[in-house]
Amino acid sequence: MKLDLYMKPTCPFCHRVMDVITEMGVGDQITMHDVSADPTALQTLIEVGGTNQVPCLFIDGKPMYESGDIVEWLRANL
Ligand SMILES: N[C@@H](CCC(=O)N[C@@H](CS)C(=O)NCC(=O)O)C(=O)O
Repeated sequence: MKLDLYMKPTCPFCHRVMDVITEMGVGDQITMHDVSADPTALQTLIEVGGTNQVPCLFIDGKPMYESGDIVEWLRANL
């Protein structure tokens, strides 16, 4: 399974997700993309997800928005 987290370091909702990733010790399973520093990642997020909102977790290329949903998915699947 390929997991990509689109995030911004200044976003508190992203930190909520990243804190759970750290707590679970699963950071090595998820590739981080900082959309504030990577224009290509921002373009991918907008083109595939349909909006620039972060955090967004791509699960095998399928976007999941909403930090609460992402945390719930991480806890249930990793
Ligand atoms: N309800 C969303 C809120 C996410 C949110 O508001 N993210 C902000 C950054 S903190 C965002 O991406 N806003 C759009 C923008 O910055 O252009 C969640 O919990 O994930």
